[in-house]
Amino acid sequence: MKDQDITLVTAETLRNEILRHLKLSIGKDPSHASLYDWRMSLSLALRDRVVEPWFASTRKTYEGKHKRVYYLSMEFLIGRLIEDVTINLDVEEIAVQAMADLGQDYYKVVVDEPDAALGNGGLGRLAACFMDSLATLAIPAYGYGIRYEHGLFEQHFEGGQQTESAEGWLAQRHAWEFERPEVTYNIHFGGYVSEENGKSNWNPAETVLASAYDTPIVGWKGQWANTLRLWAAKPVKLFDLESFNRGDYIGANAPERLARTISRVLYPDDTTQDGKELRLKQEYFFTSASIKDLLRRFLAEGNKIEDLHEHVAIQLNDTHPAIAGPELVRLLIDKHDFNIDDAIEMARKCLGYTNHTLLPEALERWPEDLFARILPRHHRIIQMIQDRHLSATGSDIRIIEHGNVKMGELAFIIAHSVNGVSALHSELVKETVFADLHKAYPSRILNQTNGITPRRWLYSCNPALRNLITDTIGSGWAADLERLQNLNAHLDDTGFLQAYAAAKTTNKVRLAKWLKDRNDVTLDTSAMFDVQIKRIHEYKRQHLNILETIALWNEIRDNPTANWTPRVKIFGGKAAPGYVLAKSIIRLINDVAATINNDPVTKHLLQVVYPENYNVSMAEVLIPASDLSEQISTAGKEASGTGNMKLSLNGSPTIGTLDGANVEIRDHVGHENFFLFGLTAAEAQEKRTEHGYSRRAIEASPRLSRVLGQIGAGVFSNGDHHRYSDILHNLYEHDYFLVSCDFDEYFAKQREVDAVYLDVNRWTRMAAANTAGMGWFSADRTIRSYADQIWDAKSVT
Ligand code: Z15
Repeated sequence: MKDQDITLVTAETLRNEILRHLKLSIGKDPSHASLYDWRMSLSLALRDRVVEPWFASTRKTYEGKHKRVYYLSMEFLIGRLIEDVTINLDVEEIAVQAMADLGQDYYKVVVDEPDAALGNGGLGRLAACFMDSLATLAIPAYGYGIRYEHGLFEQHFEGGQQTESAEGWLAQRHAWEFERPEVTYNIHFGGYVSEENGKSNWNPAETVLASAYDTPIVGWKGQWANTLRLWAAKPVKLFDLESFNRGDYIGANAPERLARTISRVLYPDDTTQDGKELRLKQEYFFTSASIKDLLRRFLAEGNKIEDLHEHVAIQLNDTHPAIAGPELVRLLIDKHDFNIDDAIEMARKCLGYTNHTLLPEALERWPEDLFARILPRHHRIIQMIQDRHLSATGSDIRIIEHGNVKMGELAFIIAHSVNGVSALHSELVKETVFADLHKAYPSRILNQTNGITPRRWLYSCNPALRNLITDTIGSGWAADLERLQNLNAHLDDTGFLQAYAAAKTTNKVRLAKWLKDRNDVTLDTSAMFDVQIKRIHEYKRQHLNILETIALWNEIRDNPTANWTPRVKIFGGKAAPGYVLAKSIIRLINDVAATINNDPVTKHLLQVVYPENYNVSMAEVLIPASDLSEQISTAGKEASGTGNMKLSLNGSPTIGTLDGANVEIRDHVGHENFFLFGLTAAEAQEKRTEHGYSRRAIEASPRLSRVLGQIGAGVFSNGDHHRYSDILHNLYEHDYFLVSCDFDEYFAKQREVDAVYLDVNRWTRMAAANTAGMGWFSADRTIRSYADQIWDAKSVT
């Protein structure tokens, strides 16, 4: 690929473009412009520079009749875009200069942008990383999702307890999107199915409009741009004038209210599904609009419907868009005269399904009566898909069972490919949730280990390390991350290690300043920054981490003059608003922080910080500053993890279990550069069959017994003995996640970490070896693999 002229821009031209937008798009004079005005103007000027490559990409795809990938996802957790676009267009210095010439601080403008938080966690962020890599690899692709008015809630702590408030990113104009009022589809719900001359007719009861908003996603060096198309729900009829004329002013607004509810808010549950009608409507809403849209594009290009699979690959990001199968079958039958068997076969050739979890509470099931009421025609089509599956395979696995429609089984059966997201997870998919379907379709399950975009998660968020890497191995690694292996030749070079450590210190100082400004906390930047950032969930075991923190505190107090390694324990993450035990864990962390941070005996050696409202942009500050990455989930429960990859790539060795992608990270960075502890997935499963295992483990561990005793005695809750009885009860009586069983080994491994950290050279070498070994985890590698093995899609050169 050769660089296009379009990215050639000077500070002067960019400055003039910003000024032009300030005047003509925002309607402001420079002397009266606010920070917001400057941010809008800069964003619009940058967006202009994406439009040419975007058009050129569309044109090439059309002219070359290239296959397109459609990535259907309920969530796209993209975060901020100014820095992302600037870096991808390679104009950061120019942008800094242009803003400076206008008397503005570019970085102040960058952090004024609200995060586009249209996702909960890993699944949504993965979709965003994939969009980045698809554009970088010049694979024609569309992301399809929902334009939620409110993204993930904002988290606050009140007295250490999580409270939530609505997020409002669209209260301000979203500079990056193009509204497409002409691109709309009618989406139907409810009603009944009638039969006429052997044809089924869906007579829906309700209709809403899906209206498109496009955001261009530009790849590395501006060589290609794809589209993220998000659907907003609007009323078919804006206003009920009849009601209004009757004097019913509230009734007049009813159509509007009903429709807009659908794209109003992102469901805040990570890996639990609550079976609510609105959620099912959201899923069908965006899936149906997307399928109709891709069919329209396909037919508009003069293609024959029989060739659909040659031009279209649809990937289902979890089961949330699994209704795409029956919807495509329905449209092929009703609008294109397919018979049911051909329609199913065609749908299968187009569809792939990615599984992201084995947790039973996350597997989507809809009560059949609810499902049949909202989607009566799809209900019947699913029965037909099921009948054909049963008779073709002799399997007895049903999609509809015990009054539930099981979306995992539907997705599995209607797709030609099913993939897990790490090697271990994909094996467990074969052995557990889909064991029987795997027997019926033995070549269907593949593995595609997750990846992360190195542009956002190293190049952009960690300039100190970025510059050192480029100085050491040359440029070009950001789009060819395996080149980081060339750092291995420098791991015994003292000058390199010193520079590596200096880059880490720069990032720790940056974080310390950020926390000082934000929360007025002071950090000792020579202490080890020990980081656990992710959604709060029992399986991720933040409670294991805080229990170990208390045990360490005890031991420092017992022996304050020993050679302790100073640590700052940093937590970040939100709990689903309805997840009571996760909220209890948050409160415990905050209570422990309040106690420990005020202990004059230990405060210079141990500190706990938990900044509220963890999100993508907070991750961009925390990750480069981390020394130690906590990846301590119960083995067999974390499908992959991607934060584990970001931290290791940024020179933060892992303390972790053999779970998800940890297994592969350890193999890539070297076993000697990874702090392994804990039961394996098989041992964990075995342990659960031993009666009374948790109480026995607690009784066998004086250290853990002491900690749990302190919590029960109210040491961290002003003498309140009951504040944490839910956590304690859970640990003593069930402990499904095996905190008690892994505790002692975790504590011991942490002391090993302490010892290595005191040896600065050894630690830095380990950190640098992590960076050097992580190239394989680029999402570019992941996307190439999906393109080859699942989509049969090619890069356009
Ligand atoms: C989610 O973020 C993940 C799985 C889910 O089933 C849902 Cl609903 C949300 C996460 C996994 O927990 C994590 O291990 C994985 O890395 C991520 O998806 C991306 O695959």
